[in-house]
Amino acid sequence: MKVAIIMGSDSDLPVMEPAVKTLAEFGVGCEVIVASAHRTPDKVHEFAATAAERGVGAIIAAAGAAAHLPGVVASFTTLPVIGVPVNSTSLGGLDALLSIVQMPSGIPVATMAINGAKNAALFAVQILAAANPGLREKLTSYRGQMAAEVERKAARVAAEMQKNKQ
Ligand code: RP5
Repeated sequence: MKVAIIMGSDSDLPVMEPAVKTLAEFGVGCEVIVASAHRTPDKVHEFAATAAERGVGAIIAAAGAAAHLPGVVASFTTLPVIGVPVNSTSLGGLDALLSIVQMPSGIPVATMAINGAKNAALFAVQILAAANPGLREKLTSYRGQMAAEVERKAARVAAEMQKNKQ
């Protein structure tokens, strides 16, 4: 199973690159496309309606401004859709966040933080991992590394505080 990343414009790519990188780190295949709910609605329809047939297990949909893309994608597929609000206007991404998070009952979109591309990829991996023990192990190891890193930082701060006392 792979993950599909759809974004409303090529201008969203810099924000979404961490998602592509994170999926690669977990060895999860991904397809990346640009299609807009407003400018190329037919392409969005085609992409979403055929995603399951292409072996996609989860879709990450990123958009800024009046960000209807994740919700529209979700309306054309029963695959889980993860929305990433992109900060691309003078409203700082709040416009996109509110557009994506307030889905009507019946068509859910799992909404990430503004520009939360990395968590979107991790969440997609978690969805695929439900039926993939190998991916579950990778997630456990990833969390272990994160915890070890926090402990390294805590030790560094503690040593710094100790030095300041002397
Ligand atoms: C949204 O409008 C896109 O997702 C992008 O975040 C924003 C601006 O798009 P461009 O004008 O840069 O193409 O649809």
